[in-house]
Amino acid sequence: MTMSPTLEYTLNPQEVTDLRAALAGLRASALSPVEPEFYERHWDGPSLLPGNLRRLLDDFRRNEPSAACLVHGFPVDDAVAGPTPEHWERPEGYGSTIESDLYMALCGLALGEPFSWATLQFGRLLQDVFPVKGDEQRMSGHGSEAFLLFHTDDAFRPDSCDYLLLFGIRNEERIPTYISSARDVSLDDEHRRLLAEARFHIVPDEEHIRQLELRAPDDPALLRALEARDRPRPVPVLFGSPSNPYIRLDAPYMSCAGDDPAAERALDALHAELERVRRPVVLDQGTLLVLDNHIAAHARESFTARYDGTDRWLRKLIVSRGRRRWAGDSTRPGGRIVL
Ligand SMILES: O=C(O)CCC(=O)C(=O)O
Repeated sequence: MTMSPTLEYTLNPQEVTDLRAALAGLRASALSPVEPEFYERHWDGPSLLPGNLRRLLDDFRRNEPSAACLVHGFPVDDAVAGPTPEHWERPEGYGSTIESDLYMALCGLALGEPFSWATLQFGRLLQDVFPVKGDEQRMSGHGSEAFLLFHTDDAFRPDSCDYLLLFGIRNEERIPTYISSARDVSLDDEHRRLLAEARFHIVPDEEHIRQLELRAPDDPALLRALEARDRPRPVPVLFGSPSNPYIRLDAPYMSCAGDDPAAERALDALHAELERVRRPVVLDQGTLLVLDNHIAAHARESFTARYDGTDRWLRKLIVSRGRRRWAGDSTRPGGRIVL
């Protein structure tokens, strides 16, 4: 069976020069893409992106030719980025990543509507992925020693993102992300049928609960996440066309809805296939990875963090194809910070 391709593009030097010039005004503005208001004001910002890049993202969204899309060659000034922070709270602010945040925000707008969860990193639209001391064994973007198992982002939510953007600020040791496409897995008909039935529970990953439990225990977003943990509804893992399915899973946070050995075997077969078809992608400095969150499952290699300012550091943005998916469900009417 041939594996589906990954769309790939490298910006040429002229495109980089033009892009930097086109973004000068946005860079100087007081409105940061970390804030939801940025996307209301600059919804037409994708017109500033190079035409080739816009077409690539359009193709990726409209035609679904692959599970992932890689764009190389965005400029990152290591000195401006500064040391990898110790914690996502970042009391020093986000000025050091404004340039890459702008690239991500415009690419995100080209794909749909960027949003965030009220439960994570204070609902900031652009978030950090780097190792945090004490979190080494956690199944989250802040773990390191533990291999981060295959998942689609926020699979416990029916309104999970359509696209996940990850941007390499720093990755000196070239620690890979792994991508497995639902279109590449080979399963027998019985396993496919079982996986397409609502026989599985997926609960929130612990970050959705831990961050607010520590900082805002009365937040309504926390209560909602606790309900999703304590009263999960059974969901299918595969959906859409049986021959070309979409996927929803979170290996460390899922189980069968009851005692269901047949469904368990089907899930084991799927996990084995995800391992078999996985492909490593290294998010080098200046590389953007866009994942179709309903076609790609992703994982991350384990590594040893140094906590000396040189650790791997990614920025992350999630995008919905349209705001109707979460309209009325946000912290403010029409807002982008979803409860
Ligand atoms: O660090 C990575 O490569 C992946 C991070 C990840 O899985 C996530 O943020 O959901």
